[in-house]
Parts: sequence; C-alpha cells; structure tokens
Amino acid sequence: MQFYDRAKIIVRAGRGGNGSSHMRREKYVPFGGPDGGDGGRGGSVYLEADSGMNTLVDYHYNPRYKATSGGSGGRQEMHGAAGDDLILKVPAGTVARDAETGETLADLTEPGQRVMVARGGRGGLGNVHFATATNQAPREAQLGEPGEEREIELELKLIADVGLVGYPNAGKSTLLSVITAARPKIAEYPFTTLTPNLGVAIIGDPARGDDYSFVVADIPGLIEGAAEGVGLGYEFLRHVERCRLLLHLIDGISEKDPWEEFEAINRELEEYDHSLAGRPQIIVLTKMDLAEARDRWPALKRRAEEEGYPAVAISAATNEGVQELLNLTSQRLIEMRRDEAEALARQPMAAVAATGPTLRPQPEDTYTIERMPGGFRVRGKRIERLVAMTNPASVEGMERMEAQLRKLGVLQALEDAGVQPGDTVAFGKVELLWGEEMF
Ligand SMILES: Nc1nc2c(ncn2[C@@H]2O[C@H](COP(=O)(O)OP(=O)(O)OP(=O)(O)O)[C@@H](O)[C@H]2O)c(=O)[nH]1
Ligand SMILES: [Mg+2]
Repeated sequence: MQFYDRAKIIVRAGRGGNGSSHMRREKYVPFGGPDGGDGGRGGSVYLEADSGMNTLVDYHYNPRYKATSGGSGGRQEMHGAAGDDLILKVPAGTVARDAETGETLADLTEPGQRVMVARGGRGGLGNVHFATATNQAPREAQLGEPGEEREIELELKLIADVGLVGYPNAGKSTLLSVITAARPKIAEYPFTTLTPNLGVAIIGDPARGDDYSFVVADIPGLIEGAAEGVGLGYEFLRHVERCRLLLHLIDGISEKDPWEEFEAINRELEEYDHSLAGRPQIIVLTKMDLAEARDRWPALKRRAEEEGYPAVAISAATNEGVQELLNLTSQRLIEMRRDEAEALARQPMAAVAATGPTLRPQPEDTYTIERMPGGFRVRGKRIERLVAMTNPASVEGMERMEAQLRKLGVLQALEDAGVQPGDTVAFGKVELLWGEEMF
C-alpha cells in the first residue's frame, strides 16, 4: 500500500551574486575611484499551501529543487539582478521538517499560506563600499553568500476536527456515512477501511444561519500493537494527531469487555504519541439496535461517568442517539475553540512580563566552537555568513573578516579553546588555516 503523503526533497536557494571590483576609468580623471556594484541576492525557496493539491505524489518523483542565483555586480555601481524565488506548491495540511535536525520549518494549514524554507544568499558588496580615507582604491569586493540548502521531509496530515477511532468493525465508517455525505466502504469484516476517509458534518440549518459544521475523519481500525505496526500499522495514526476531539467507538456486539477495549486503544494512542493520551474523547457505544449492545450499555455508562468521560450510545441503523452525539460533539468543539482563543489572548501579556525590557543578543550572533580532527569547527549563522562572503584571495577582505571575528570574540574564544598554528578552523563549508600570518 502506498500513501503519497510523505516525501523527502532537497531544496537549494540561489547563491548571491559576487560584488564587483571595478575601478572607474574616465578620460580626464587620472585616479578613478572604485565603482564596482553589489551582487544581486539569490532566489529563495518557499512552500505554499494550495487548495488544488491533495497529495505529495509529485515530490515523490522529483525530489530536487533549486532557485536561481543572483547576478554579479557591474561597473558604475550597477546592482546584479536578483535571482528568481522558487515557490513549491503543497497541499494544505503539509508539515515540513528539516531532515537533519527534525526542526519544524512550516506547518501549512490554510491555502495561500507561504513559508520560506531556504533563504537566498545575499549579494556581495562591490568595492565601491570599501573606500576609506587611507585606501581610496580598494580592490576588495565580497563574494556572494551561498544559498541555503536543506533536505526537507514533507508530510501531509489530514485536517479534521473530529477523529473516529476504535477497533475494526466498531462501526466507524457506518457512523461517518450517517452524519456526513461521505460514502466509505462498510463491511462486516475487520480492516475494511484502509486509508482515512473525510466527511463534513453539518448540524442546524444553513438557511436559518444557525448551522455549525466540522470535519470528521474515519480512521482505519486500531488493534493492540498498532503503534508498533501491527494490523495496518501506524502510518495513519499520525492523522489522529491533528484531530482536536476523538470519538472513541466501542463495538456494541464484540465479545470483549468494552472498558478493556477502550483502554487498549488508548494505550496504543499514548504509545504512538504521548500528547494523544490527553486528547479529549467522547465514548460512543455502537449498534444499540441489537440486544447485546443494550445489555452492555448500563455498565459502560457508569464506568465512563466514574472516569469523567462523556458517553453516548447510538445506532447507525435506527439513528438512536446520533443527534445527541452530534450536539455533544459540536458543543465540545465550541468550548475547546473558546478555551484556545482565551489561552492565546493571554499569551503575549505573559511573555512580555516574563522577558521584561532587557535586550538579549540576537540568536544569529551566537556561535559555538567544537573540536574536530585537525582543529576546530565554529558554528553560527552570522559568522559562517561573514566567512563565506569573504574572498580568500583578497588581503583586504581577509583583514576585514579578521577584525570582525575579533570584535565578535571568536578569535579569543578559539585561543581559549587551545587553537595552535597549523590547525584547521572550519566555518560552514569554508576551512581556514590558523597561522601567525592570518590571525
Ligand atoms: N446492526 C448494526 N450494525 C452496524 C451498525 N453500525 C455498523 N454496523 C455494522 O458493523 C459492521 C462494521 O461496520 P464498519 O462501519 O465497516 O466498521 P469500521 O469500524 O469502519 O471497521 P474498519 O473499517 O474495519 O475499522 C458492518 O457490517 C456494519 O453494517 C449499527 O448501528 N447497527
Ligand atoms: Mg471502516
């Protein structure tokens, strides 16, 4: 079975154009000053949620994407052209993570939402910027900054307010077909549903304007061991992560103890993702048109009340309890939305109070130094950028870089860490040799 709801891609932003090192030449001006312009910035790569897409299948087959580089600067202070941005369309509900660090880069829930995932390199400065009182004819120009490159894991999650979970045959697909226009396959054998089905439940009357709707996901049946891949495995369990409220269906006519079934499924959810254990749930006993179900209901209802879960008994065949379930579900959703909105409204105030007015260093400025075979590695966004943009063939450029590294405390920190002449010091992809002449 193949789900096209995951893909791994490599994106590369465009390199910034090099700055120009050009000297003005005019007929009657004996000493032309520098007039080399700046390089253009490289194109960035964005992800954009698009309502017309529903799978990641295209990315499965084409995993590499690259934005164009910026143009070089020219004479007479001409700027290089900016590289074109690259916009990759993905379905709404796509989450993008950095494959190396696992950091979430984008969580695109609404169509039109756009997030940058690889920043284009800055253009290098032309030599026109480097003239000083003592050096009127600098040859130094910066190189363009390399564009960011990343490996990205894309994952498409269904976005549903309500998830139907439970053992195979509990009646999940049947309930979906009764409360929404969806027509999923229904059968008397387990594992009928192989991929999640979605439907929209509407209660009230749109004509009167008192309607309320929510999206329901019918999830394939779960069994013990699902979190480790037993049964249909856990491929679709991640769809449950997005559901704000779970309707936990318990088969009215199964031979097992209903409460044990309920707890077994909850253990699988918790094992898969700890936060799922606390997801609000409504217990739903199904098939109340049958005598076995009716016999089991009083004990289950009592137990649910003791444990603090709302519980409803339904029959999809006679519609008994279905309206009650829909009312309870929409009520809970409305309460949850209100609680979330209130929590959100409180947040910024609390954050201001906690951080106070103190200025903190920009995270870009921070760096770390670690030992590696043959020398040291310095990691830090701004510092790596500074080094990448310095042309190692330019003495002036290297001096400027050195001065900035000294100002940022990096040279001292390297010395404190025990750097010796002849050691390699790596900054991103650039490796420099630590020597008397250089630093
Ligand atoms: N009598 C009766 N039978 C029902 C009711 N709801 C579901 N069923 C039957 O129970 C069986 C399983 O129903 P499904 O809706 O396919 O169950 P499911 O939970 O989606 O099962 P999986 O997709 O395998 O996980 C089918 O034969 C349904 O007709 C009900 O309210 N009353
Ligand atoms: Mg089903």
